[in-house]
Amino acid sequence: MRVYVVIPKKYSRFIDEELALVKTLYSDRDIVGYSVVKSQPRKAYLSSRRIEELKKLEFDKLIVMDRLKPSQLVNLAREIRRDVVDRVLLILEVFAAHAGSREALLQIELAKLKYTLPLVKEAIRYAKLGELHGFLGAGRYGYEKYYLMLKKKEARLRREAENLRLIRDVQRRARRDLGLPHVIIVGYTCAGKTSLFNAITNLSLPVGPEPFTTLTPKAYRVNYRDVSFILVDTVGFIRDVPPEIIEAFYATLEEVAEADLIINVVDASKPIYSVLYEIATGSEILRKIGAHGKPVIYALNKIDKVSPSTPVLEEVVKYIGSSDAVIPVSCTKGININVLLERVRLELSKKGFLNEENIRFKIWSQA
Ligand SMILES: Nc1nc2c(ncn2[C@@H]2O[C@H](COP(=O)(O)OP(=O)(O)OP(=O)(O)O)[C@@H](O)[C@H]2O)c(=O)[nH]1
Ligand SMILES: [Mg+2]
Repeated sequence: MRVYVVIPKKYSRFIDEELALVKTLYSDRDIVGYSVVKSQPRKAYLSSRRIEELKKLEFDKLIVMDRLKPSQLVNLAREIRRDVVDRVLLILEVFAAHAGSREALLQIELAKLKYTLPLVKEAIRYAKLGELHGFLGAGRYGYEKYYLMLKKKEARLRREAENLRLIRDVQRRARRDLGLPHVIIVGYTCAGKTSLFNAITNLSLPVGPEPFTTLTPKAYRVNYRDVSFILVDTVGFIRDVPPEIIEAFYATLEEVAEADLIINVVDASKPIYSVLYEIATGSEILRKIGAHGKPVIYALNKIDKVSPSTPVLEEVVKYIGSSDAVIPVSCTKGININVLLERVRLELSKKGFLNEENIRFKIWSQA
C-alpha cells in the first residue's frame, strides 16, 4: 500500500511528529511523498490545482493530516479516485493497531464507528450515482446495507463495552478500598511515561519510539520509604485529539480524575516551544477529563539528550511560575528518579498519606 501524505500548514513546525504518526502504520518505503498545504474550507479540502497534481502521482491512499468534514472527505475521494483517510481516521487506525486489551479495542471500534457513520451516510448520496467504489471498505455490501450493518455493530459493541467498564469499575474500587493514594503518570505520547513507570517499579512494560505504545492503563503498587502508593501508567496525549477520541477513549482515563497526585512527563529534548505547548495543552486535557486542581509534578524527561546550555528548565519554571514541582530526569539513565520520588513522598505526606499517619488514622477511626 503506497500512501501520500498531505500536511496542513498549521502543523509545519511539527512535520516530523505528524510523519511519525503515519510511520506507525506505514514504512518509509510505503510513503511516496508528502506536501504541506494551506488549509482552507474548500469543497474537496484541496485546491483543484493540487488535486490535478496528485492525480498524476502513483499511490493508493491519500492521508490528510487534518480533520475533514464528511462531505470534504467524500468529495476528495471522488476527485482523486483513491482512498482518503484524515487525521482522525489515521489516529484511530494507529490506536486499533496498538490496542492491548479487548476494552481498548472496543473503545476504538466505537469511536471509529461514530466517526465513519456520517461518512457512510454522505457516501450513500454519491454511491447512488455510482461514483464511489469501495470507499471505506463498503465495496462488497453497497452503502445502505453497510450503514445498517454498522449501526447494528455499534449497538453490540456498546453493550460489550459497558460490561467491561463495570468489571473495571469493580477492580478500581477494590484498589481504592486498599486506602492507598493514586499517583498517575500522564503526558504526551513518547514522552517516556512507561519508561518512568518501569524505572520506579522495576517492571519492564513495553516502551518504544513510536506513538501510542501504551493504550491500556497499568497500575502497580509502589513502596518508597514510608509511603505506599498505586502508580498508574496511561495513554499518551496527542496534539489536537479529536473530541470523539477524548470522549470514547480517554474515558479509560477515569483514573486520572480520581488521582491524588499527577506526574506530567514532558520530553524536554524537544524544542522549547514544543515543551511549553505540551505543558499548556496537557493542562487543558487534564481539565477536560476532570483533573483540574490536583497537585502536579512536572518530570522534564530525557535530560540526557539536552545540552546544558539549553534553558529548558528555566523556561518551564518561568512558565509554571514555581520551581518546586519541576524536576529534570532521565528515565532510561536513571537520573533524578529519587529526587522525583522524594517529591512524590512530600506531596503525599501533605495529604496525610505517610504510612504512619495512615495507621494512626485507622486506629483513631476505630475508637
Ligand atoms: N534518551 C532518552 N530516551 C528516553 C528516556 N525516557 C524514554 N526514552 C525513550 O523515549 C521513547 C518513548 O518512551 P516510552 O516510555 O515508550 O514513552 P510513553 O510516554 O510511554 O509513550 P506512549 O506509551 O507511546 O504514549 C522510547 O524509545 C524510550 O526509550 C530518557 O530519559 N532518555
Ligand atoms: Mg507508554
